[in-house]
Amino acid sequence: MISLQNQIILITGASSGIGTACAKVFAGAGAKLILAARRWERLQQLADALTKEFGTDIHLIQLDVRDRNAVESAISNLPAAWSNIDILINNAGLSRSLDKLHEGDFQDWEEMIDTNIKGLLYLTRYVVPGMVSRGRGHVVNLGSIAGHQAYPGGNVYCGTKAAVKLITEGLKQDLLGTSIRVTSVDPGMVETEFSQVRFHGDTERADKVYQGVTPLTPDDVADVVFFCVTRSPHVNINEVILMPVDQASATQVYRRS
Ligand code: NDP
Ligand code: 8X3
Repeated sequence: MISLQNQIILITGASSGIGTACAKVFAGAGAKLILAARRWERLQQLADALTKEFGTDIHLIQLDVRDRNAVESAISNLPAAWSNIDILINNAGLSRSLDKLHEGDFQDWEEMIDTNIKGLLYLTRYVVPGMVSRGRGHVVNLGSIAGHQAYPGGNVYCGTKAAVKLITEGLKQDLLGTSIRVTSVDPGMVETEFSQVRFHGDTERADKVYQGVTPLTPDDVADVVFFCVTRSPHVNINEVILMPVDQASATQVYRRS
């Protein structure tokens, strides 16, 4: 197992759910964190809590990953002490609605495609060259069971996560011959703000997604990400699928009530 002490880890979507849980687990392991998201206050609160609990060194970036110029500027203007990123966690992402494809909302589609695919590509494009020139690095992409199996109404979201799966595989191939590692962590149902975002703030509908089920927690996913990034340097965990015991596939969920 390798140490994360003083490693610089950039996490997108650190203001909630899996991104926040990753920040906590890495802070506990002594890493230095670059935390990015749009909600600045959330980032500040998280940074305050982590600094207080672990004394973590943290650099915050208010960033919309859909904005290519903003991503370029954020990465190229990092202070010198923060510019040698060791690990990139491409976590920022979202789903919007469960509309049938032929009735879908164009804005929802664009938001998912621009965030889940293009945002991940922008971060990768601006961060990985530095890793290659330094001869070290690890990219972890948050995929999903939705990238392996479609489900009714999942259409475009599933398509974005299928893209993440193949982009991850492609990046692994393109980096063959370097020391850079590439991993996709693909969870099933995790209770976060994901469903609230999917249903545009309809909390009642969001809560129903997790009724009668024991879903994964963000910490469960962060544990797996931590495992992947702490293997010996010659080991690459290509892909991990994890889901709750109560879930057997994208469409098969056992509900106890
Ligand atoms: P949350 O909604 O709790 O968190 C999503 C994070 O993404 C937030 O921090 C949000 O920050 C950030 N984000 C969204 N859009 C943007 C943007 N344009 N620019 C920057 N940051 C953005 O959901 P999860 O923690 O569940 O989701 C994290 C990842 O895990 C996503 O990629 C999701 O697809 C994936 N996933 C989730 C599963 C689940 O069941 N929850 C299962 C499988 C995969 P802010 O709004 O502040 O910008
Ligand atoms: C999130 C899991 O099944 O809601 O990616 O698409 S699912």
